[in-house]
Amino acid sequence: MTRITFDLQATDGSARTGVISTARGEIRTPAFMPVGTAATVKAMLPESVAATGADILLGNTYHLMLRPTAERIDRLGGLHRFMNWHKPILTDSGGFQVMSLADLRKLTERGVTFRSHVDGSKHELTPERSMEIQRLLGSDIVMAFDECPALPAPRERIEESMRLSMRWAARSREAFGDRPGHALFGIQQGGLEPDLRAESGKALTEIGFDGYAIGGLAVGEGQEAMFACLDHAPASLPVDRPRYLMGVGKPDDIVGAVKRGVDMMDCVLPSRSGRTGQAWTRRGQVNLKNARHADDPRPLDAACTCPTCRGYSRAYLHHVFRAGEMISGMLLTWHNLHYYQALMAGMREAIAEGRFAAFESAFHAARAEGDI
Ligand code: PRF
Ligand code: ZN
Repeated sequence: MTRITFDLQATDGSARTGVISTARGEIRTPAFMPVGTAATVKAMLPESVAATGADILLGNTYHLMLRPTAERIDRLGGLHRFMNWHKPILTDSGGFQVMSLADLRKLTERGVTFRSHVDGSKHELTPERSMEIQRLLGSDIVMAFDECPALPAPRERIEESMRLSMRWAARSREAFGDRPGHALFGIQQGGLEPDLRAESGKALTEIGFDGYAIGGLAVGEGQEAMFACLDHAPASLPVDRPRYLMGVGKPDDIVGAVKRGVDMMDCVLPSRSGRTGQAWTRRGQVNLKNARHADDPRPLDAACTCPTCRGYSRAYLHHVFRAGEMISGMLLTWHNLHYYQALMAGMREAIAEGRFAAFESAFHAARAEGDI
């Protein structure tokens, strides 16, 4: 089986566009990965997710190890077959989700023990166990096992945590071994401290990974601080490998991250907010709950080519949301994922044509106009 490769095709300032090739298909970058935490992108059939333009999904070690368990998914032929998604899947390694979701967490050099948020059962995750779970799932892009404090945090806490994550990164690399056709990404930590980010980037580069994530951001620091960090954090990562900013973000976060050299991102926002009546359009956020939509025959965005905007009025979207109908979450999630993918496609094209700055100005101008 072939190695996963990254072909960097064009750059425009710090922004980059390229293609990651895997055994399960190509990932066009900058790429947005919809989140399929529990082996489903909520409210969407996998073929619908693909129709929005997604090349890759994100899955979660933490959720799947608890339910239905990695061993069961393995017996059923792996995560791709289990959920009927046959393009690439990247899985997060679990540490970050344990720290934000699990009960009674205990962190040691070895790993983390915790109780399940589902049924209270006791579990342990270590770098070795995380690599095993991601192998059982059949993940195409495996993430190293890491840990990160919420910000703000004292520098000593960030420093200790980053160094622990780097020791875990070396153990992840060792436990992952050599698996042709599967990639292992390291995760940079170090909070907002330039020297700690550089130390982390250097440690990861010395271990050697197929790609490099920027972790520990979008954890409470705000957009300005995140962008300031992204102005320096990628500099210590190899230029010829994909860079993945974890858990980001809103459309303007994404544009700012791509501008600073990020190639991949994931976020629950388009899918989660779709289920709460929120839509994202080129003119900003729209709340379909609002009574102003009740008699509005116009689509969410007349310029959008998604099935929601081609077939349904704002009045209908308002009605089905208010009535608690399941189609509400389906239609808004589809539109939101379509909008996110169209945004990525627009950036890829702009970078390839050397007009990212103009793209960025137009993006902000449309949002400044506000909703119709
Ligand atoms: N590490 C891991 N997953 C993550 C993060 C991280 O730092 C973040 C931070 N935004 C989101 N998801 N493993
Ligand atoms: Zn639409």
